[in-house]
Amino acid sequence: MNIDQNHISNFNEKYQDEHSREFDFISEKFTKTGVDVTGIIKNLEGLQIAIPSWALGSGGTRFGRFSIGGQPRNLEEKIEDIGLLHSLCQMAGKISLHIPWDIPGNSDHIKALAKDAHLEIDAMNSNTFQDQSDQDLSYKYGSLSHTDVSVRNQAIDHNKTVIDYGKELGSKSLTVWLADGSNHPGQSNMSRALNRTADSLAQIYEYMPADWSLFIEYKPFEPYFYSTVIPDWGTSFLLASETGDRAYTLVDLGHHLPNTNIEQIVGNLISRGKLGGFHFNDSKYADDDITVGSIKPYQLFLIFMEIIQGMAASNTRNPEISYMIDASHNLKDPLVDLMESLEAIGLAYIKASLIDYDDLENAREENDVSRCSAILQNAYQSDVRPILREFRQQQGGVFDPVTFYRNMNIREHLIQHRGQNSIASGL
Ligand code: PSV
Ligand code: MN
Repeated sequence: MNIDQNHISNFNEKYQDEHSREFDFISEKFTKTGVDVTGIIKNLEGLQIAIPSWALGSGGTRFGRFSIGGQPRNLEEKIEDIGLLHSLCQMAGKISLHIPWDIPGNSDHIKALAKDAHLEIDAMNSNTFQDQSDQDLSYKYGSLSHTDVSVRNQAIDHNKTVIDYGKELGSKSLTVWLADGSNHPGQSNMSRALNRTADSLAQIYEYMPADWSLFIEYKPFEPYFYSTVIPDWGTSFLLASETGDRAYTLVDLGHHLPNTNIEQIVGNLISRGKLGGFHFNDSKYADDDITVGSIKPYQLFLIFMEIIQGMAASNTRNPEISYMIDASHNLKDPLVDLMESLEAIGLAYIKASLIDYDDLENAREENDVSRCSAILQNAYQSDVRPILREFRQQQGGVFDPVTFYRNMNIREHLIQHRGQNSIASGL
């Protein structure tokens, strides 16, 4: 659904006076202390978060799925939804495809649609965690790590096919999330499974074009509950290091055991130039896939602190990080959930940008622990929403995307157009 720019201007106009007062207040406050607020707004332009093609429908659990009307029925409509999201929020300028959920029938057509919607094609995602109806061999006992070389070859070939689709679309990376693992102690020779995986990844890497990157995702449990072949960042880092210079670790926020210090993992990976990708979501217990920033916004802020600090280091070898939202929208309207997630990411990024890193480093050197905390709190406790609104407005977006979306009855419009019972492909 295309939004007329006049609707956006009329909507924004209502908020303009109040916004100007709020923005001037925070902008003056931080400018006085030497913060480059204009620079932060400029940097937000580069913070583009990929939306996965599977995030536009309602998600579910193994117990069921509650539907929402107006779900996109094909890749074209998914691009339309992400284009809408991007035009309102100005932070969702990328789409990430999952194969085979979203096979681009005609790549030129898909590329043209994405371009019209101002979207880049981000990482391609392979899927060897489900059996497809046209598949010869089953992944029940694994894919890239399988004991049988024919199953491994089938999984490797699938990844090569995904790379081929990505090449046609102009993507530059492949994300491999390997679900392989075991449910019972003794079921798997874990070190052999790891070796077989390294060998499979090497073949996939070899097939990738020279300007592509490989992102290796990890997860401690689920769908297998005793062991997974790539359970943690250490194993991913090890595989990425062995596979090659353009192989990196991908951190998904939900893929950690409770209380893991994720920001430390992020900082350490960046220091070694090995943080390639990032999947945002939030969780209370495990891979809950709920709205970004809804449970642990402080953790998100600390993660951005590590990213900004690490990427600014003069000796950084880390490439630009590829960001994606990987959540499941089980109860809320997916588009609203994504707007809230983008808001949380933007706010955490701005707050982390307000930190005076020189001052923080001095306080650390002097072991002035309470000053370190005070510097963080000064940034974290500030209401930076006016800065994010200012960014959106400058880019042609909307002050308050969720209210605009509701006022314009966009979901109702989508239901009218696509029907109450349309189903989006994905999990
Ligand atoms: C697995 O839990 C995961 O995080 C991977 O990134 C998959 O591609 C995605 O979720 C599937 O929903
Ligand atoms: Mn993920």
